[in-house]
Amino acid sequence: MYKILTKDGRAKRARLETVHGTVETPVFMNVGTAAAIKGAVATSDLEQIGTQIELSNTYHLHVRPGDQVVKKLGGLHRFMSWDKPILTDSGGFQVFSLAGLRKIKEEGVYFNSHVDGRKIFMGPEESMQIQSNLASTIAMAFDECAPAKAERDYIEASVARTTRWLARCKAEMERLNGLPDTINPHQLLFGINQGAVLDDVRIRHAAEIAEMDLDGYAIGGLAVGESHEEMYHILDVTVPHLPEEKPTYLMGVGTPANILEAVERGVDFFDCVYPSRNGRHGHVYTNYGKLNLFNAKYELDTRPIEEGCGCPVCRRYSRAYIRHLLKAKEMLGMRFCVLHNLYFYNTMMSEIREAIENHRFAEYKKEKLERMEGSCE
Ligand code: PRF
Ligand code: ZN
Repeated sequence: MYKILTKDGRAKRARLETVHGTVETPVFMNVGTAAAIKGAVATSDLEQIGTQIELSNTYHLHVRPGDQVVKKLGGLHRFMSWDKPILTDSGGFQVFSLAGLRKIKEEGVYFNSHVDGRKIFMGPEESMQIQSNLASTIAMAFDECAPAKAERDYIEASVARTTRWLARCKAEMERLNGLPDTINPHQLLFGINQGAVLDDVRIRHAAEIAEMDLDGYAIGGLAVGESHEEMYHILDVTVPHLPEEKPTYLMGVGTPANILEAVERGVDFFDCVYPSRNGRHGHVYTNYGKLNLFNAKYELDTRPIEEGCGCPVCRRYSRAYIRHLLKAKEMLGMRFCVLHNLYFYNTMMSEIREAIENHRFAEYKKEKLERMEGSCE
């Protein structure tokens, strides 16, 4: 059940109730592609930093350890020891970005595993079956994320196929949810809007999938090389054609500034590798911009990453110590930076929720961006 609690302009403050508990939106989903948050962050850590929902990947878990293995172990929740909601991406995007040689056909995609090169086929039915075995809370439809630079003809044909795939995903998910040995028979299905940066294709596709009565709607195919302005423009034209009374998810986005701009345009679910990827490189977010803790100027700096930050790292450790750990290539240095960054993102989302509740989102956004000088990525 999804319920809008408050609106402030187009920004939505909503709540999604699932069999694995409640998600308060706008929300950031912490990325644990292969059932692990990169940077040695455990699910027990996620609880400490205000995380509501975790994201994993169909493609990676199918390749290793195998979705049948995860099913035998009771599903992804039990496997990772995480009882809150989990969203699984469908494999569509990862197949296109990771796998080697691939062939796209009406039935699905033939490709080679990035782990051992073995031949794999994945189509809408296979993706739903794998996600059902993983037993995530929310499954994503199997889509094609066409390259941003593709020709109009290619994009139109690809989007039409993605719509046909979506109908097959829905039918297969309904069948799987009705089987007696399905671990999560209440698995939700989100559809994915595509269409690159072509307004008319985006709008037509949004209207088509809006009619299919899915549990939520994602916007894919953005943050793949187009400019920020193009991305915001596509959100401006597309979001109004997706059902407002359903969750809206912008896939793989983004910087704090991208998230603020998208919330303003009605998006309420996000995921991104930036906080963990940046953390692994010693780049940490603060309200005054990003710091590179490798910098020599932190050698004797006894302050925490950010004064006043309530994260488990800032409450105890100094910039000088974390810099030393990073320079000495101690895993702990990366881990500390990732923990702080995830806390920063999750805390920003809770500030966003509060701002919308108080009908001061526009002011909050302006203040936050000014303070960060738009320099965060
Ligand atoms: N499709 C899927 N997953 C995704 C994307 C997409 O287009 C993107 C694009 N930013 C990120 N993750 N299935
Ligand atoms: Zn901190």
